Amino acid sequence: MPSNELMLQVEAYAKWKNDLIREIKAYLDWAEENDLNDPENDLRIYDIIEALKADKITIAFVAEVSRGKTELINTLFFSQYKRRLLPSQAGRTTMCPTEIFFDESADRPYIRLLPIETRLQGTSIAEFKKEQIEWTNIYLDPESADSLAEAFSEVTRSKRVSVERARELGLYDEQEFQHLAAQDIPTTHIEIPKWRHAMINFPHPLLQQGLVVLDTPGLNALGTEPELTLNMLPNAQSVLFLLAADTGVTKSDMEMWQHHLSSYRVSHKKGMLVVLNKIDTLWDELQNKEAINISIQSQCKKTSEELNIDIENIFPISAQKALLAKIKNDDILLANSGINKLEHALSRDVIPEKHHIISEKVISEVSTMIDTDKQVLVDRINSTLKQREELQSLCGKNADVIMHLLQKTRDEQIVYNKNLEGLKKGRRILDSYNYKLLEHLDLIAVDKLVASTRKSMSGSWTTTGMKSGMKEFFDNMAAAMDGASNQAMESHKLVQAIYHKFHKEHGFRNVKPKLFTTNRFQRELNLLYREAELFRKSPVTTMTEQSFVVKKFFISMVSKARNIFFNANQEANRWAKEIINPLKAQIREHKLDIEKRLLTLRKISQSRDTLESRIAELENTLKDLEQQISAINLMLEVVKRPFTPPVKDKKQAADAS
Ligand SMILES: Nc1nc2c(ncn2[C@@H]2O[C@H](COP(=O)(O)OP(=O)(O)O)[C@@H](O)[C@H]2O)c(=O)[nH]1
Ligand SMILES: [Mg+2]
Repeated sequence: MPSNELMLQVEAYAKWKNDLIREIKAYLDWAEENDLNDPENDLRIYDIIEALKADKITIAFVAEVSRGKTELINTLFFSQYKRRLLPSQAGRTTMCPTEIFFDESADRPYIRLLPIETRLQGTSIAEFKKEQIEWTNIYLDPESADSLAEAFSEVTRSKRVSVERARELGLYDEQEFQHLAAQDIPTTHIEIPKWRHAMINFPHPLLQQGLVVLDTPGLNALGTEPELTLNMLPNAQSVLFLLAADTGVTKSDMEMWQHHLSSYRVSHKKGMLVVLNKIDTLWDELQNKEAINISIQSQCKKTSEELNIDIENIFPISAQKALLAKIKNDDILLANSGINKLEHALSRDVIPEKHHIISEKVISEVSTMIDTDKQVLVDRINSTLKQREELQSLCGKNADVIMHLLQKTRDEQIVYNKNLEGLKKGRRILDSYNYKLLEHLDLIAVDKLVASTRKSMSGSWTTTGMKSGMKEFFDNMAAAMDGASNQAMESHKLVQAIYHKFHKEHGFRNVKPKLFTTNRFQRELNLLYREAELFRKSPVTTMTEQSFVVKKFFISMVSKARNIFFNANQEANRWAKEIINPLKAQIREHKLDIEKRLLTLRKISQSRDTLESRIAELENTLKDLEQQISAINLMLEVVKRPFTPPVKDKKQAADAS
């Protein structure tokens, strides 16, 4: 088993994530034990735990055919099989996008294949994944490398179909056959991929820790399957773009870089690595090492100029020699293959990026919940201290003083109850505001918009018509987001006023209520629009039959735009439900607090003996509360604990530098 750097990182990350899940569960139990839980929060935490468990790290390999993607995947992940596990050879290239991952819910390893004919249906691959009916299932025997290789070769299968059928499937590229037509050679049949998508469930340690490898077949597949560019690639934590040293940057490499990867580069600051593969083709027996290095460097420099990126982001390697070196345990060949540097860069980029996302989303949400509980405890301590002070001041005082305090507390209760009535009114208004907010983010309305745009776009046959249709769609989406954003501001002002009133009149903690903004969703929609424009302009798209492109484009675009909307809707919903929770918690505490104080004062007014014992009780309560605070502080510390990458051993450090 190779214990390379990426492996150590992925393992450490999985451990960190499991610890986090355990701690979140512990918090849930603790909150219940200490009477601090709330059903709304509990549900949310169950969701978070499920999402964390299902969370994956995806590394995608993108390039024109035959640049060595599959060979590199074999080298990076499957070298322990001491052979080329995934088929990678001239003339047998991967024909369909292939996801390699570990499926915890399955009882056996499998390869699932989606027939190419499903392109005719209006269903996205993501939707197909939810059901098994359309997929062809082949079980795998991970013990037998031969049978594995045999099963994996399914992804290279193609089939011969008539030109009409290929055209129907949107897989016939007129230009490709133009030269034949020009020579009066009629094309009647062509080869197309047999499968549209493959899912391989494989019990590999890295995959078991949550890594997903996405192998893609080349420019044609990217052009004809928009879901790849629009959905699958943007969700990957890292994309490796491969070029080959023996071909240099070709026209179609450039086309991929500009049309299919440019928005990934905009939206992902890290994670995009360019690999210059097949440097062994520059290893000339007659030249010395230095001369070879110079020629590799000069090709890297040329590539960096052509792609307009830093030369540091280009990794010259030989995937083939690296695989060979790993199989034969040849350290010198391995060092020459350049693979170590690439592995180092991958682990440097992939895991921290993932950790960053989890911190932003999960950790901030959970720690806010824990913090809210902590504040309740602090409030309890303060009110206990106040009560103790109050009772201590009564020691040795006459009955009048006690009666006076009793009356004062009763008055306080009356004012408080009146304010609670007022709060009910405020909350009704807030509910109506939030209702309006959610109306702006209504999914049914979005679906209607989708349907009408689809209709107008498929009716238009000009590029300008398509362009304006698309623009209108996005403008409408942006307008809905704007409406939601304005309404959220109104709600927020009201919430602030409510919080402020309780702060001013009853000494409640000065809480800054959370603000709901649509910024993130608007940003995502803008990026999607950008991607859509790039896709629409790409040569492959303009080549394919218009109505087909419209249809394909919509399936991917719509599911993604709708998804952004759905997320905005969910977040707004959650915000509306939770925004008043911290106040509700304080109200409950305050109400109990007044009641307790009244009860104590009544008892004391009847018998002075209770005073001492009540003070002693308060002392005990204080001790308990302090213990709870230290428990909660510890929980906060563990939940917020950053992921620390494992220290690599000296040898790896030396190899990588
Ligand atoms: N010389 C050389 N050939 C390679 C290297 N990597 C891959 N190849 C060959 O290039 C061809 C295509 O590789 P493959 O992995 O199938 O490419 P893909 O289409 O990008 O997945 C195969 O014949 C590989 O053996 C390399 O580093 N050096
Ligand atoms: Mg391949």
